[in-house]
Amino acid sequence: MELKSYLKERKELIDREILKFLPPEPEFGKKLYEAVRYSLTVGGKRLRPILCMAGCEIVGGKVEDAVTPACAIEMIHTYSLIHDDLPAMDNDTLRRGHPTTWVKFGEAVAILAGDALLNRAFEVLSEWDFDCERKVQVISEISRASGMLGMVLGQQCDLDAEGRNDVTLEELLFIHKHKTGRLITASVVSGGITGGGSEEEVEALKRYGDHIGLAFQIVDDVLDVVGDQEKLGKNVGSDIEKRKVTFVTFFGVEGARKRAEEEIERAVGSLKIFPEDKREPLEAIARFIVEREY
Ligand code: GRG
Repeated sequence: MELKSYLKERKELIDREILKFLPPEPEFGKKLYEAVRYSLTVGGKRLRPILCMAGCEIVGGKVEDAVTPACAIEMIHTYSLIHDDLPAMDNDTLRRGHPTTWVKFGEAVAILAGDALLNRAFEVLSEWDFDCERKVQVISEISRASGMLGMVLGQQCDLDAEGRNDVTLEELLFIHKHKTGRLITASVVSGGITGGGSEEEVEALKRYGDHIGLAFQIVDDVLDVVGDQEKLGKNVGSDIEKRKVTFVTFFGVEGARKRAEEEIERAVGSLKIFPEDKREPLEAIARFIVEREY
């Protein structure tokens, strides 16, 4: 399997499908619609939806079945980026190679666009014409991962840690797990549930997700130090500027990379219960996470 063309083809599928989940443009309040559309179409790797579709396929499900949860997850991810970029949070001006939503549309519209995307994701999931039991399980998985015991909690802890030099490795791991890891894990797990995976299979996908989620955030810390702003499409050096303790603070660039590679090996190890010929996409995505430059 050629990873580059696989990722490109899957990303294009999501780029096409995600806009179909938007409601018709309203007669009034068009700015909200424009801001949502802008945020969903300016780019992004679509890693989480790709994980969701691959999670569905590895347990024997059909990729088409996973398109709805995949797009809903990307909506939630996009909302989190819009809000994270706001002046009250990270105050970032560049995202996915373009002005952040608040820079382009103003702060109030950006807040509303984030709110709209979060709610739309759950509208789309609740209206999904699919097996009811699995659907409820998927909604529960995604809402727990993004809510007050998941990503939102991680974001609070991240804000609390800013400017402090007494952050322990344990606290940093907690932040990473919640802020970034939970939604990544929920992506692959909800794919597995959609595809009808057994308890053992879904548990293996959870372990895989937890390891790649941590590796993803470690690499994010590294790229903030050594990454290329052009390739990344976002401001680099912001962790140092905001005096954030990261994996690079604890282990240096090389040490952090090594730790990320170890997590990837563990992730790949978690897939051993699946037949060899089905593991390739998730193995390749795991390796992409640690090798990525954007
Ligand atoms: C505001 C509730 C709330 C949460 C924000 C996701 C997040 C929590 C903050 C984003 C800040 C950040 C840079 C985190 C590092 C990991 C991360 C989520 C990076 C962005 O994800 P990518 O690289 O982005 O998958 P694309 O643009 O490719 O979709």
